[in-house]
Amino acid sequence: MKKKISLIGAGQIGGTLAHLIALKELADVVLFDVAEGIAKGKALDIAQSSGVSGSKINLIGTNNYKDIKNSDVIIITAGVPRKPGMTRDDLLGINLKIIKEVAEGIKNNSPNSFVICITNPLDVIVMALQKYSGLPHNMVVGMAGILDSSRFKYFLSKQLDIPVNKINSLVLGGHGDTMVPMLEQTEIDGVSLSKFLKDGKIDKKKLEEIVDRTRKGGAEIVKFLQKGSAFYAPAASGVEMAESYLKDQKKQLPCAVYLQGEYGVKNLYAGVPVIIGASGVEKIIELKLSDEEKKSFHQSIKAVEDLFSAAKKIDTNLN
Ligand code: A3D
Repeated sequence: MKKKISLIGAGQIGGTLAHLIALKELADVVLFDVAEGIAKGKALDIAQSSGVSGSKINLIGTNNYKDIKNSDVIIITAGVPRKPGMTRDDLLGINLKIIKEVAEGIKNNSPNSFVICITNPLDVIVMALQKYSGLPHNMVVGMAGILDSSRFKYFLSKQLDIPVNKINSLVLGGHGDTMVPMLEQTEIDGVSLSKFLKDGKIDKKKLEEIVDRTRKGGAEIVKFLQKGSAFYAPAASGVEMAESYLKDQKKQLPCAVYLQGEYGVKNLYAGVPVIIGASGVEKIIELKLSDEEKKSFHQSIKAVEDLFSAAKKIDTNLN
């Protein structure tokens, strides 16, 4: 039977998600947006490309939550993106209000879906979404780690002149300026990054610059675009999560999930490697971190905790 993906938010990421899903023929698509015309216009535009692509999926645009009924997957990008000079955290107040409305819409119309949140500030918004909707923790996840890891791998690949698919690495922690590229877990063509450092194939200063550029990867794009933030790579990352769920691929992916003691973190969403399959988040993988990685990871967790405290002040229902 054909699957169904609903996209809440038909802006830059929402539209790109719809296009990628159509090209992959992953599922039928419902594009939902409060701005009904944008949802309808993008759905129609992508549908009209099927004569060229041959894609057989159906797309509709809507502003009616009833249309998301029985979705297998829901991907949320509803909200406001950053403007130059803003941090992701500056979006908290406005996006918290939007996510409350979205959570109601999902709870009342499609409570059995696998829900992927992309709206920023990611870790706190996905935590609020789970609380507002009451959906099980294993079915509510945040997309950030795949994107951040992809940026890190791309920068390394350019620096070392090695194809990006030969680089294995991941970025964990909160999706903010304190995110943690895991240097000790990084392998290039089967060789550890530490060995690359030892052999002088990359120097420490260059590596630090790459880590810094990864952390500021989103801001670099915001500055170029002036209006809005990155959307191609975020959409590609969201699709990878949806596909792993729909096809029960059981891929190991860095995602923001609810931690209950893993990595020494309790009752908080943050980015760690997980297995995503037909049951949603099927397993949290606990990597052995070096002391340095542990320290950075916990600094990043502290930033997420602080922001969640700020969210609780905005809406006491989150307590
Ligand atoms: P944009 O192109 O502005 O699209 C957002 C859409 O949300 C617009 O079409 C709005 O009309 C719609 N919207 C607003 N309020 C509602 C509502 N209540 N219900 C339904 N739709 C609504 O933004 P974008 O697509 O570029 O980005 C979307 C979000 O993703 C922003 O919060 C970004 O900060 C975030 N983002 C996250 C990442 C991560 O890696 C986590 C990366 C890039 C962007």
